[in-house]
Amino acid sequence: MKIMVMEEIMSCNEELAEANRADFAAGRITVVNVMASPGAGKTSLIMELLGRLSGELPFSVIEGDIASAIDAEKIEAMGIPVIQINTGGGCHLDANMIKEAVTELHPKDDSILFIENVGNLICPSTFDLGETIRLVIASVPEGHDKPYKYISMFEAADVIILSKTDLLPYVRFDKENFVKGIRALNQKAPLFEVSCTTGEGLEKVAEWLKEIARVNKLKVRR
Ligand SMILES: Nc1nc2c(ncn2[C@@H]2O[C@H](COP(=O)(O)OP(=O)(O)OP(=O)(O)O)[C@@H](O)[C@H]2O)c(=O)[nH]1
Ligand SMILES: [Mg+2]
Repeated sequence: MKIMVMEEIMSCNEELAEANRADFAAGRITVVNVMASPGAGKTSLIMELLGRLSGELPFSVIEGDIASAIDAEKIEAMGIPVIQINTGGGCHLDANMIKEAVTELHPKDDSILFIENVGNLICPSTFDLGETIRLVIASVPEGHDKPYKYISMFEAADVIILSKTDLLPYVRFDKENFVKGIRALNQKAPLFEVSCTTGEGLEKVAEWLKEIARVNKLKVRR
């Protein structure tokens, strides 16, 4: 009985995610679902990318957290349209939450929409939101073994970011082992190394994202 209910929830989410995907394609909107564990640096990365690209492209942001509007307030202070979703205990965002948020947010055509998922390396990977890109962050202080333990998250990623690289001199983190773990699961996703403290590597991610948005617009026009 429990299994049947779960299957229904998943298939209902899939349908809604496909409807979201069609709406985003109609507006040529590139949607980046940002996933990582709590405190890995999701908001910091989004803010750094907004700072680098907001003059060039229109942006909006959906913030997902169990409680509080702390992250949305940071984005709002940058003058970027933002909606905060509080899941009230739920460990991930789902396609229906995104549908409702987008109805209120009205992201501009030809824009980029960042969705910061709830901090969690497990559940968000199984709930499609209708996104274009699944961006997964692993931060140096979490340790190099994360791809070996949280397989589905790294398997499903379209791009992987190793963040907080400024902490490498202070933390036991075997980068070779980390990369080996990632590549055993996912050979395709580009892997970027960044520090939001020093700015290292952020320009490369910004350029990559710009190119993704350009290609996505061409693709959805066809
Ligand atoms: N040293 C260092 N600290 C960082 C870096 N990026 C983020 N931080 C710090 O890490 C902490 C968490 O960063 P956030 O960006 O709020 O992380 P988050 O993943 O959005 O956190 P939640 O939304 O709570 O899950 C903050 O104190 C940041 O200043 C980095 O590149 N280097
Ligand atoms: Mg955050």
